[in-house]
Amino acid sequence: MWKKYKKSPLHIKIIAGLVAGIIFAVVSSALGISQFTVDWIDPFGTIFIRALKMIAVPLVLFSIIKGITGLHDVSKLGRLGLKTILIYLVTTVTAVSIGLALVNTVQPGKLVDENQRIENRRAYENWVAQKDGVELIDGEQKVASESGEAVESKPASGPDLSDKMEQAKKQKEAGPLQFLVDMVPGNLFLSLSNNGLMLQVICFALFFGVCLLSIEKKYAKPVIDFVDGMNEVFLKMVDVIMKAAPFFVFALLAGVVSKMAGDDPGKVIEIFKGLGWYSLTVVVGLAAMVFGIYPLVLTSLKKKMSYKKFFKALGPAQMLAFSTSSSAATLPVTMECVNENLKVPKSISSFVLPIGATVNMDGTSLYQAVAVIFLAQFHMVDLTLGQQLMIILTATLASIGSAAVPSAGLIMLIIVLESVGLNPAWIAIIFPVDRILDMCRTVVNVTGDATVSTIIAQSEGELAKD
Ligand code: DAS
Repeated sequence: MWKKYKKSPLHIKIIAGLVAGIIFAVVSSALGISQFTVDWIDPFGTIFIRALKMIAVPLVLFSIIKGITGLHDVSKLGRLGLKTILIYLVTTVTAVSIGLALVNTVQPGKLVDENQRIENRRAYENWVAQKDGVELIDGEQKVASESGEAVESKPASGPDLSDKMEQAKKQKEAGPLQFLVDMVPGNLFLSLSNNGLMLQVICFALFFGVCLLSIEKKYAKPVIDFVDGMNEVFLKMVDVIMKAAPFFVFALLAGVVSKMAGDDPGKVIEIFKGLGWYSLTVVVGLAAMVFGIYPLVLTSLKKKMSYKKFFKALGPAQMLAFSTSSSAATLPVTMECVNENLKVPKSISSFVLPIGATVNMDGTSLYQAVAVIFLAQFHMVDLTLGQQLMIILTATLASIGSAAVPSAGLIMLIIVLESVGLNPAWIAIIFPVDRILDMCRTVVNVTGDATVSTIIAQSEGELAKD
């Protein structure tokens, strides 16, 4: 058994770690020692995510600079950049549209208890009235508050998500070009120290690389050699960390499931029972992307690539995305899988992937479309076609604005809900299953990035034969 395990490919070992982590959590929960798992096992999962994030930012910096110096003419950079953004937008809008089509077909929000929905509808009407400064008491309209301030109503019970509301509020209050301002690092060392500022590192690296290509060869060469060396060192660090990935993934999943279940394994089933149809709709949509659209595109691009080879090529990155719920933490492994298994040259993957990890989140945008319509259905609110088209726009923009870290998509969901006049506090309703769905949508985010980098390599005639 052990010999067989040792010989198996990395993604199989990671899956074994993942399954073992879930089993360990269920058993420790049944034995009433879930706190032991949270205190003594879960921290190793956190160490793993931190170690990968520690590498992700400098690896992005050096690989982008190396990628640019690998280009023979800088004008290619503009063409690649334009292609990258356009194709990312196409895949994101496709994902949102699949999400909308699915949720309007399955109608998961209408498959819950009718009395619950009627009660929810009344709560929604109250919230709308409060927003307009009046309060519905037994159907009577009364002034809700002297100041007429719209009062945010949130479900009486449920987790305190005020920090997420605050983050979304800041994001919303920023001006229309704030995203452009945010791309320019005011302090490079601050940008390097914060995964959420990956876009600033990318902009700096692009600017540095272009300038490096423009200076005299005698000054550029030592810098290029240094960058090449640093890139190799950080890739070696990824290899070393990944050797222990199965154990770290075991710790991650054991921690996630233990925190959900506590000392009652049945709680996980309870959580999903209430949100079963919703979770199923999200997972079916995400599966359509990962098992349908992306492999179809890739197998048509790389004639010899079978479905099996597709998942073998991206398996380690997908399993890591599932375990860490973070595209940023997974990025170093995504880059290795795309370079070594999909044969995409580093001159392309080195900046298509970091840009993708930051702005291309197909899974997140699909999830937001499903979540908003589900919550509207759950509150007996019918959205017009115009509002649904608004969801396509704001879900696409929200996924661009989402940071590549766990639960980022939930924060952006607040903005999408508000864009169609719905109560942002409703995120508390779907919060209990968000962590598990986040794992699934991060797999789609990472797979989408890898697929797009392959499409671009193919369009540049640089996709090596298998
Ligand atoms: N977990 C995010 C990511 O890293 C996606 C999300 O929160 O939706 O891709």
